[in-house]
Amino acid sequence: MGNIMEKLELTAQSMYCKKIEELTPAELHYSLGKAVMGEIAGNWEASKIKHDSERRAYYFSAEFLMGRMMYNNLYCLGILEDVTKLLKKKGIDINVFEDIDDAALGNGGLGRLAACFLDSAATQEVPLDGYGIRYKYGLFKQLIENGYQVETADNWQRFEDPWCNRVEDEAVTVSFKGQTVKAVPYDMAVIGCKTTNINTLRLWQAEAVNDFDFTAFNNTEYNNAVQEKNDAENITKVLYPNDNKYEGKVLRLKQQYFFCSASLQDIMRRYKKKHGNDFSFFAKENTIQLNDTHPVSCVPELVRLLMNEGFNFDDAFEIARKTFNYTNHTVLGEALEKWPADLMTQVIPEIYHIICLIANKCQEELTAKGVHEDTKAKMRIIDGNVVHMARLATYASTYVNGVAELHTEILKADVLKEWYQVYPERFQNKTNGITQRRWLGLCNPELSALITEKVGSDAWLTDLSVLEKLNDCIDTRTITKFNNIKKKKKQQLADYIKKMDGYDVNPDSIYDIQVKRLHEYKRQLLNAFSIMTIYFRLKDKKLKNWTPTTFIFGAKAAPGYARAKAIIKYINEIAKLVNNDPETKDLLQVYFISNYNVSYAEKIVVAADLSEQTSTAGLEASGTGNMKFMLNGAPTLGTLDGANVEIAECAGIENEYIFGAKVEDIERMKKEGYHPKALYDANPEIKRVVDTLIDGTFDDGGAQGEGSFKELHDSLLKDSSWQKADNYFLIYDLPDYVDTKIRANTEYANRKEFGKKCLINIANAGKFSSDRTILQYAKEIWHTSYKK
Ligand code: RUG
Repeated sequence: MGNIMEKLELTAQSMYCKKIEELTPAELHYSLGKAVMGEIAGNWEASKIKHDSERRAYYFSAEFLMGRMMYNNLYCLGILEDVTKLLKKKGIDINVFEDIDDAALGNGGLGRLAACFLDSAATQEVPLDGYGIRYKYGLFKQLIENGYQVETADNWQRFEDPWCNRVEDEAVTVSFKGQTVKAVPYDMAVIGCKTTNINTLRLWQAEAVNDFDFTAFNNTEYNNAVQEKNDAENITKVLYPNDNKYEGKVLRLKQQYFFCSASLQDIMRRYKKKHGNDFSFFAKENTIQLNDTHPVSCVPELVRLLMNEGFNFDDAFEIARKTFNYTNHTVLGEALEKWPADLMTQVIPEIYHIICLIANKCQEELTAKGVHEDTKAKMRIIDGNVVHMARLATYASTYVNGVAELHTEILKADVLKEWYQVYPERFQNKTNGITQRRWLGLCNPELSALITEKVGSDAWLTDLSVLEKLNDCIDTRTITKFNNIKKKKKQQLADYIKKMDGYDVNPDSIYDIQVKRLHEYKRQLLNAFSIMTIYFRLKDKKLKNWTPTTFIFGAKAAPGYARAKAIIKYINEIAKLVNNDPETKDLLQVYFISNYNVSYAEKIVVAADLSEQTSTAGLEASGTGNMKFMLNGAPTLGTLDGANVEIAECAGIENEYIFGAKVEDIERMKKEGYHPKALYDANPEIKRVVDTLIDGTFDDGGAQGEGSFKELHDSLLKDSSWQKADNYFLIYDLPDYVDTKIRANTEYANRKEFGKKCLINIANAGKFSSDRTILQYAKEIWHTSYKK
């Protein structure tokens, strides 16, 4: 420890010629980060050597949503408290690091899951390294202006990044048709908790092989002089801001192939150092997890690299197949990647050629297995001009997994049905999880202390199943303590919201919270409708004994997703109405916080009384926000979808607020016919609420958003050429949702009984640790070592 302060002092002196107390927050952040990196250097090196000597796993992901690293790293090293005290002695508040932006190299659940997995693997001593992309600009920063989302660039690197080391001498080149670029690795240490093990996240940055063309410059062709540099750097310039949406752009395909090729070359280089040209151990020593289909071009790339080493196609493919595993994260058609073959030919022709070989091999194999022609047609990896990446991933993997029990069942019964019939032994479930270090230990020290006191130790930090013991201590005193902690966290959130967004949130109200990406299937609009229903009932004096409630929303919409943006505007219009209505403003408040991100989430999940998880049953693969809320004691107000199902199973359905159609109901309605217009016509309350979109109650803003509310209204009531009316079943679910919300509100008033529900949720959240998930991957898919 003393060491860290000495190192900090030295860095401050040598980098900035300043004393510690004179550093700006950004300088302090960099210096302390570098001091920590110096401190762990020995352990990091030792871990690398150990991992080099054994079978190891790699997590290939286009997104790693790491969030703020400083607090987490100090916490995992067990020195957060001491550093806080030492800085305080110098007159520095450790909260200064809140001014440093998150590293937002991901969109939402998928990228955050990758970050939790790295944390868990490091802690559980699983030799797992991440490979991804070092975007110059991460997910955009969101401003809310006049109720609309406005996007601005996230220049996270402007603070300098102490956590990554540039490893110039391990740069490789990646070739596209007509372009070769340099891939430069940046290594981030992933620090385990209560262990000396440190894993690595290697992120690739694209750069020009030749930065500057002197001949062009001398000929006064200034743009041409830097053309190559710009073209190369563009590849890793920005994260595509889509969640659950495939975007078939050349640059995206380049990003994917860029990091896949660089990472595989890296793995091959390490392998060859050990074994020379004998590749017979390759699949025995290396296993690669594909995080969704985004990295699937590494299947043909590995085949290509092995063929360059002298293998024939069939043998190369066998090695690839033994090496890869694929995790599916979605059943939504618009998110399943389907690349146009001609685009692939244009950008990565050699890779496309190998995909053709794989596609043919697949069809031959299916024929040999006696698969019916109709089924074979449904399993074509290349169908006309379309390359189906999920099919390629499924065919070329040893194991395929979904991310919650329900989701895996849907994959087997529907999305990948034919594949499950032919290759049942490949399919597994791995229910997602979250790291309790960040999502309890770090963000809720008060609740952590209570848990430690009750279960007798802090063993839960690395084994969350220990929480079970809490089930035996849920008495009046513990409930009161819990309620007091929640109250404190609500006050802290109110202060934070005031600082970040300027709103005055009433900490004595119920906090009913929905934070996640904005998507129609997640149904923030349903939540908005429920609020309007309650608002009208309060105005009409039809709702008695309503406990004042603050509805908090946080969500980013993909910039090109017009409906999602209209929903944000609609929620903000509701906020304007209800927050200013003298008849309701003490009973009902609505706030849409801006720029919801990992750091905001750390303040939010700890303060929630109710966790809104309202997706249409069958469409949310898992969800992980639901787990963060549960762990911090907020019952779920949600549908039986994704991991909500397992949450309800673990805590008991009576301790959640479950509503709405189940998967079977949705299936039935889809088959037998669903008529939202009839439900709307028959129910004046629904009609009144839904019509606020068009009856002048709200303004969708003229020039910018003209017609966007009308378009939402139409989407609920009219079939269009490409989508059925109310495709996400909002109108069907609204009445049950409102009833359930009101029941939760009523039950909240019994502070003891409600507190008991919260504690039961915490006590039964053990399953949702990403430590459990990662150990299952290690034991059942990767077959690597782990902490015994
Ligand atoms: O939408 C899913 C979430 O349900 C899930 O919890 C998360 C992690 O598994 O992944 C999300 N997801 C899926 N994000 N993008 C996709 C499709 O590419």
